Amino acid sequence: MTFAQSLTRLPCGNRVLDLAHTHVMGILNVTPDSFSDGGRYSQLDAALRHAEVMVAAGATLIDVGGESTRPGARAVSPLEELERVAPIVELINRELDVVISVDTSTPAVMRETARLGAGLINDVRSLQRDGALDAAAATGLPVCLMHMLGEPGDMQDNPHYQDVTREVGEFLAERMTQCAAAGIPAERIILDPGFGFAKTLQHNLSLFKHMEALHALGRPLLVGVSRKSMIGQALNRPVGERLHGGLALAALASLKGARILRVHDVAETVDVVRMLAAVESAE
Ligand code: PT1
Repeated sequence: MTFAQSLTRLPCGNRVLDLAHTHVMGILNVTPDSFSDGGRYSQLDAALRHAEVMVAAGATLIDVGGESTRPGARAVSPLEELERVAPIVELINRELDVVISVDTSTPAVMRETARLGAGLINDVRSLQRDGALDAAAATGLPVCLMHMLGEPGDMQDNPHYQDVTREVGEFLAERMTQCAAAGIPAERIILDPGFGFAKTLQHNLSLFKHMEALHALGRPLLVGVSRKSMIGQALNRPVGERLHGGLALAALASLKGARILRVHDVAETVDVVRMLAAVESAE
């Protein structure tokens, strides 16, 4: 291993990510669909097959989420969330070679999924729930801290900033300080600007444009914009027609130094990342 690699390798439980290059994180939602209740086994089986397809397409992380955090989404109970997420984490860990990220704010879900093979805690609430800092610290896993104000249910009610990029940076710096105090060192932290969380279209675009400023915090950046309303609003597209806008943002985020891209469309995004790498490695 070279010196540069030793600076960018991030241990994620039983696997390691080399953050010298951009990784694609595939989104796996395990929120129940009340219209197609095919029973527990077939849901689990369908989730595993979806994860398998994303890994075959080049995803090096799978983000498993049991709580919707879209604008206006309602909260779920910790037990309900654990019952959705734990079986799929266990199954993916057994069947696939991939880092399992768990999209959760719930301390019990952090502790239990870490035991079952999760490699990364992805918390849109930046470990602000009671007990979350201690739970995340106890797992020893890396943590993705994301910027959001309020809760998904009310975050889009008139968000306001003087300077969105500066305020997002200040928020993330403060959460890193809280993490350090709880025993989560900076080396274990990934940062996320939180596109679509408590931000207007103009906030999202400005934050995206000035994303490089967040490199001053010294940690790898994760970006999640796949199919989000910022694309819909900028291009006037419904959710099913946001792929090309999302790929443009994926390329731009990667050029701006983002190290993990959280996406639905893994194969397409992997092509974007590989194409950029091919040009980057030319003479
Ligand atoms: C994200 C993210 C996430 N996004 C991380 N985790 C979601 N680390 C869930 C819309 O405006 O960006 N980073 N987990 C999904 N959340 C949203 C938010 C989905 C906004 C859609 C919108 O359409």
